Amino acid sequence: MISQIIEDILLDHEENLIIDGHKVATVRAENTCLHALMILNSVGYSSIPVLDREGRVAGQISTPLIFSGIKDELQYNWDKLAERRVSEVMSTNVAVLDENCALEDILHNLVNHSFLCLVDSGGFFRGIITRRELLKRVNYLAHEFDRYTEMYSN
Ligand code: 4BW
Repeated sequence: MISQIIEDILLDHEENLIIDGHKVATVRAENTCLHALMILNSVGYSSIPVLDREGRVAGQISTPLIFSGIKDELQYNWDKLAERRVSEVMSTNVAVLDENCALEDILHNLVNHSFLCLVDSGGFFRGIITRRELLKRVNYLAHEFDRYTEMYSN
């Protein structure tokens, strides 16, 4: 259980904690690995969410996963980049939470995942919460905690 003061400080910010889905770099499960590699290279993130045709979270993809997926026993088969689909090489180890989930779930999951995918009640992708956004707030909390406790005690 998280103390109410801590929860208020972490959540009460002008900036949205969730990065809206429209601003998140994603690829589709049916895209080729070549396409995913080009997206990853152009956005600069090490891993990004994979969505299915309906816009639900299917997994996550990274350059190492793509390279592992096109490797034969001893060498890389570069022709496979244009043949293999993202769905064949992606990882399904991605944290997916309801967009109205509790702060406690967000904190727990960000320990092991650098970003969390948020979905609506229909399971459709709405955006991500990143470790960076949450850590910015933890940093603020560490510096402003005394001021808040004074306010709460008055
Ligand atoms: O292009 C970048 N812009 C900015 N502003 N920060 C970046 C960029 N690339 C990396 N960073 C920084 C961030 O602090 O390096 C951290 C690790 O990036 P990552 O994991 O290994 O690519 C970033 O930390 P973060 O903001 O907490 O993001 C955590 C992870 O969430 C990223 C990436 O996998 C994913 N991510 C973040 N923003 C994204 C995104 N994926 C797709 N689209 C976005 N807009």
